[in-house]
Amino acid sequence: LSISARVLADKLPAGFVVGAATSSYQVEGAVHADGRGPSVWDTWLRDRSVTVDRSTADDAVDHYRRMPQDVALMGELGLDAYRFSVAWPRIFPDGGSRPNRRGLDFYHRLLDELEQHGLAPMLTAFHWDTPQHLEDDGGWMSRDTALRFADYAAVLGREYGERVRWWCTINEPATVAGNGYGSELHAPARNAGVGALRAAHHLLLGHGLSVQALRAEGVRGAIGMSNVHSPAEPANPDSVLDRAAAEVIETATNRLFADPVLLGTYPTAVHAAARVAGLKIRDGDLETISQPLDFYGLNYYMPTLVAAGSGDDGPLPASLVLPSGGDAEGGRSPLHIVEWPDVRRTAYGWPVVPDHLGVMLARMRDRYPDLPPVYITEGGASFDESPGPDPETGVVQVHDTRRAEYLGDHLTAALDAVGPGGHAEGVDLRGYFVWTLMDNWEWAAGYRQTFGLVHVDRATMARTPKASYHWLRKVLQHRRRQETPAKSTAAGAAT
Ligand code: PNW
Repeated sequence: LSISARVLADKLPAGFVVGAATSSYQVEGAVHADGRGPSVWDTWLRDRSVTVDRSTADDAVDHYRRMPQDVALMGELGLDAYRFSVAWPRIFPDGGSRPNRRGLDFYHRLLDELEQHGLAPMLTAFHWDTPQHLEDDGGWMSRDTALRFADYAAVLGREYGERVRWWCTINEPATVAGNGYGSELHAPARNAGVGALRAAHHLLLGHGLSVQALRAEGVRGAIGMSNVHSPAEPANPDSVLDRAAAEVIETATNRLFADPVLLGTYPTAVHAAARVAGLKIRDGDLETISQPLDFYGLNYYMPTLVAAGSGDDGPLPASLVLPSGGDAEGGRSPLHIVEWPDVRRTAYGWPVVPDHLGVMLARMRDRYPDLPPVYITEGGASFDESPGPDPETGVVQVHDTRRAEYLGDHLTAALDAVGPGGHAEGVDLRGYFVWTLMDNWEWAAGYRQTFGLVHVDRATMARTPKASYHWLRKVLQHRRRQETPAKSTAAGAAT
């Protein structure tokens, strides 16, 4: 490993939160249990050909039933926190206005378990599983969904307001708008092209309204949201056109979603695109969207390298909803994504570039003068891997050294960047959540892309901690010893 557990433990500032993240639809399964209604994903997956392995998430990894065991695994690992999402269709299964008690109770049981294991909860209200009944009324293309989302958030606030340490309203509006409404990569596969900007605006509005709703409920915890940021870089920094192309991507992905939240403005190009999309941005909307936040959640996986001209590297990522990309005349785009040279890749083919996490943090600090405290609410990697016996012990394990390295390198890059003399000094970075606790259902990639610290055998649903889990456990153990010197002497004497 490029960094030892001890060295990394030394780097972790006091109070820095290390956690793991999941989302309801990717882990829970039990899609009919306790009165849950269908989400847009359940509907879309009835046509099984949409996922690469033709899977559905009907069982996912059976977290709904195995939740106590999964929480115990996190306790064993020594994590500080757990980021999970509430399945909206468990709380509002149909068009009715009364929440489903049995759905609400599941998350109370989860919060009980977390409390028992000393894990602080971060609750995400929406991680992509829109109730089907809302989609039938227009889904996120409709402004009304933002209001319904705020009503739902108010119910969560009333119910769990005393118990949740951090509230994350929405996870990655960019992905929902781009993949779900701008293309057919994700449910509900509306493929509205630039029309997806309507969904983007309503998601952001839903965020702002839900912040107001949570505050009105007087919830105790900190309130924020999570945006995915993939910093765009020009393939050739000396080329004016490549630099312009990178700007376009930076604007269409990161700024489109961060500017309204953190500055209360859209990038100027968005206003023209809104007219094309038939979106009316009402007076006061941007004020609502830019409610002051207690923290900002960043999901960082990789940077994006961009070049002008139509390349042979395949289509643009569908998350580009501005008229820049799309299918220009002749089906060719005036810019394209280029492979990041000379780096390792994950099983998805994503480039592993830890330093760009620091670059991104510096960019955030420079663009957003009022940037609140930051948590990396997701970071991680999928690799092709399978369990095998350890050559020395014979114990069956997944030797995911690459994942431990990915996490160690990214944590190091982030902490060095925000530390004294670092290039992102001044960013108040408070924590990092590993995506993800255990192998799970990775959306359109089905069960083929595994990001977990814990391996899940889908035939038996058995959980086996991977080498990365044991490595992270060691990091957290070292940290604990440093924080409690008296205890460490006692432990040292005992062993
Ligand atoms: C996230 N990018 O999506 C999601 O929040 C998770 O549900 C998902 O399982 C995880 O990443 C892994 O795919 C992403 O543009 C969306 O870099 C966009 C990007 C990365 C991840």
